[in-house]
Order: sequence, then structure tokens, then C-alpha cells
Amino acid sequence: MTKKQLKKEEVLHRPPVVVVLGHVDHGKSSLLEAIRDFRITSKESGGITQHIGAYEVEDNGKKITFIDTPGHEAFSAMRARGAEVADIALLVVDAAQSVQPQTKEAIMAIKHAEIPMIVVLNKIDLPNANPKKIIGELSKIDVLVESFGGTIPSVEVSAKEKTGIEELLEVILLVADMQELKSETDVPAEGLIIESYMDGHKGPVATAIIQKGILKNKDIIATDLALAKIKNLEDFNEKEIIEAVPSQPVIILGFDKVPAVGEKFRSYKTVEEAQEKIKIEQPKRVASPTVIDSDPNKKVLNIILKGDVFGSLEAVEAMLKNLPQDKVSLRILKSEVGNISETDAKLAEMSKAIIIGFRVKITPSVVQFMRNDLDKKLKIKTFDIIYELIQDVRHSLEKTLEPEITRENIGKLRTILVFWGEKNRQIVGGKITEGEFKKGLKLEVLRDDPSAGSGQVKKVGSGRVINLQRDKKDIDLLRKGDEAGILFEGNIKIEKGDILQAYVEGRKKGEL
Ligand SMILES: Nc1nc2c(ncn2[C@@H]2O[C@H](COP(=O)(O)OP(=O)(O)OP(=O)(O)O)[C@@H](O)[C@H]2O)c(=O)[nH]1
Ligand SMILES: [Mg+2]
Repeated sequence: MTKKQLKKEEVLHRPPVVVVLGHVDHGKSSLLEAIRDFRITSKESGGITQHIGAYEVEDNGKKITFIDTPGHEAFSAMRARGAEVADIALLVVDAAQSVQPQTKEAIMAIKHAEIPMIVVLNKIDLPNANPKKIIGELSKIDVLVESFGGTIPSVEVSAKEKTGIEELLEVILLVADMQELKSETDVPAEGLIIESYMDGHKGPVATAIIQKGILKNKDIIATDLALAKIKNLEDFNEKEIIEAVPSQPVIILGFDKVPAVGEKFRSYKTVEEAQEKIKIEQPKRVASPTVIDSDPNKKVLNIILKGDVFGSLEAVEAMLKNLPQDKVSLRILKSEVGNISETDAKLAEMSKAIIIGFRVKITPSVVQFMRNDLDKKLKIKTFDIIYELIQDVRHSLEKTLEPEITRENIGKLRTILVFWGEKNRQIVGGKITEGEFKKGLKLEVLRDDPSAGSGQVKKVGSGRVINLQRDKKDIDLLRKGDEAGILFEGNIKIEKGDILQAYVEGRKKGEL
């Protein structure tokens, strides 16, 4: 079938796009691995999915596009986007565990996207797996599977032992058939960017799902931000292809900038036409520093964020926004995809910002810059695990806080006699009425304040205990009831009857 034979509104059967959602570690990536026998998990830092991945499989000649999503709580935007672009959602639940927060969040995303779901009860190989229990839990949050009298299909699988996979694929294709998924092909190509990053050699790389039309190599496409005269089209296996059809995941090379995840693109006849569109759209998208909190009296920690893909930056930002900021504000001066560059280093220097990198490298010129930076003014930290990044920023925020001064009262002395004074020193005789006295303690001088009522005292000065004496001998410690002389140094002339309140001050690390 050539393009000419298709009428404008003509439709084509297209494969289902299936998003895999669920709580962290419930086995989403393992399930996809079992389905396609890809070593997806082995490529990930600590086995945690921190990006979205798209894969295509073929079952009995029928294609299915799968989108893997991370289960970590930080990636809610990715899950929501995954659900938006998909036709069907797999809700993966660990049958040996229970319904978890991100299971619930995934259900919300699926309901919001108004797509059918299939419940996948994974890890049934485990001796403590209890799919019935999970089904019961799901029913309490309005997810009624068929075996519970509802309409939602459920399948028991073990990603580890690769059981139940065939049945799952059958159910997916059945649900897809009922949807009668069609798409126009004789229209400009359209799609959604689901992942994007900057590659040192290839330049901006974007993974997209084609939604309409046929995308061809050398086509001109544009999102709101970026334009591409496609240099190279690859399938999800990074194999070169000449065209991509609706529902197909595709890797696009040739963008002038890294397009943002979640952006739509469409194809244009000419570069001029595409540029025109970008010109109109761009002013709406001027990036401004994210000032999470802008109280002028608060201390501020400036940070520059660099990440491997837009989705992870978005997740990092979302988590940073959740850090307590009652005492210190966090200001993200710049949040960008790409390695840590000299421009970032200069901005950090100027604005006294910390550079935080997530799964990115430090460019060699910056490494050199750091070697020459003998005072270690430039702070750059890179991470592979989002949780560690967040913990580190939390510590940096804590360090930015002024330590809290704590005060502990140690003892009180009522002065009975005042001996001699010399400049700011005096010998004072008195009795310890509370606690104890030691050399070096700080003192507050309290005096009767008749204007405030009888028995009321007010602070009239302050000083320090220089020495303690009893029976003309130096002594280290006085206790309640002791009578002694102390050598006082301070900013006031002590009078008989004054109370000397001794205390110590400490510094407590600030808490957010
Ligand atoms: N016993 C058993 N273990 C499984 C099964 N499926 C996954 N696992 C294990 O569960 C852990 C998490 O699996 P992943 O596939 O990485 O989980 P995920 O849902 O993709 O996790 P995130 O992407 O971080 O949300 C790994 O240690 C897997 O080996 C299964 O069917 N049986
Ligand atoms: Mg995963």
C-alpha cells in the first residue's frame, strides 16, 4: 500500500501501546524481560528503573509496544505520561506483598488516562505469594477483577520463572482487539517524546512513540522547543529504519536541541514552516530559575541541576520540592539535560551554587578547572541513585542553616558581699542557691526590679566566672549551699543582692 492509495481519512490498524505500571520492585522490568528476554534490568543502576523505556514485541505476528516506567515515588510524572500515551495499562503487583502507595498512584493515572487495565499478579513463584489477598485489597480501592465479579482481567505470572507470559500476551491482544485501534496514516506524522538526552557523539537523542502518520528518515519535525531534520531513525533496538508507523517506538537523531519529555512533535514540509511554529511557541516556554521559595529573610541554597534525561530531572526537581524549606530555601538556578560543562562551572562560581549531576559526567575542561581551584570553592557532586542525591541535598541544606544556639542554666549565686572592683573585674562573695558554679561559665547579672513588682528581677549585665575561691584557696567547683568568693569579669558593677545566673551555651546543628 503506497501513500497515494490511502484516502485522507483512511485508517490503519495499529498495534496497542501498553504501559507497565506499579510499585517499585514489583517486577515491571523483569516482566518485560521475561516477555522479550531482554536484559533490561542489568543495565540499570541497582536494578531501579529511573527512566522510561519502550520495547516492541511480536506475538503470533501481532505487534505490541511496551513502555516500562519506574516505580519509585519520584517518577509520578513519568507514570502519568506513560499512561497518557498508552492504549492499555498493566498494573503489576507483587503477589507476595500487598498493594503499595505507587500501586494506588498508578491506578489513579490509569483512571485519569481512561484506558483499560490488566492486573498482573507477579512473583507467584514465591512460597508466600497470595494473589487472592491482593485481589481483595484491590477490590477495596475499586479495582474489581473478573474473578471477583468485576470486569478487569487479571493474570498470574512469574517473571522469574517466565510462567503465565503467554496468557498475559493473549489477554493484552484480546483487550486491544476490543479497542479497535486505528490511526490515520495520510497525515503529517505526530508523536510524543517519552525520553530524551544529550549523547556526546550523536547529539540530542529522543525516544518517541508515533501517534499518527508515518515518520520517515530525513523528515523535518519540530516540538515546541526543538527542530530536527532527521539524521537517523532507529527502532527500539537501535537498528536503523527508514520509516516508523503509528504505535511504533522510535529513536530520533538530528534535533538541534534536546526536546523535552512529554512534548509532542509533528512533521512539516519545510524547515521554514517548522521554524515558524517554534517561533510562535517558544516565548511561552522561557525557562526561569525555579525559586521554590523566595522569602527574602531566609537563607538560600543555590543549585544547578544536570541530568541525563528530562524525565529524571523532572523527578529530581519534584523530590527536591518536597524537602522541608521552612528555614532554608532551595533555588534551582538551572535544570538541564547534559554533562556538567564549563558554563555550569562559571555560573556556579558566580552564584555560589552547588552543581548536582544525576547520571551525567563532568567534562574534562571542568575537571581541569576543579584541579586549579585550590580553595575548592566549586562544589560538584554526581549521583546515580536519585535517593542518594536527595539525601545529599538535604545535608547541604542543613549545613546552610545557622546552628541553633542552645542555652543551659547551670547554677545561681546570690551575692552577699561585694569586695573590690578594678576596671571590669570584681570579687564577689555569695551563696549558691541553685545548681553549681565552675570556672569559665558565662554569667547573667540579675537585679531586683521593683517597677515590675516585688520579687521580679531583670537582667542588668553579663560576664564570666574567672576564678572561684573558698577559704582563700582556688577551687574548681561550688555546689548548692556553698558560700564562696568568685572573681567576676563583666560589663557591670555588681551590687549586693544581685543574682548571678551561670549558664553554658551550645551549638546544635540546624534541623530542617
Ligand atoms: N521471585 C521472583 N522475583 C522477581 C520476580 N519478578 C521480579 N523479581 C525480582 O524483584 C526485583 C525487582 O524487579 P524489577 O523488575 O527490577 O522491578 P521493577 O518493578 O521494574 O522496579 P522499578 O523499576 O525500580 O520500579 C528483582 O530483584 C527481581 O529479580 C518474580 O516473578 N519472582
Ligand atoms: Mg524497573
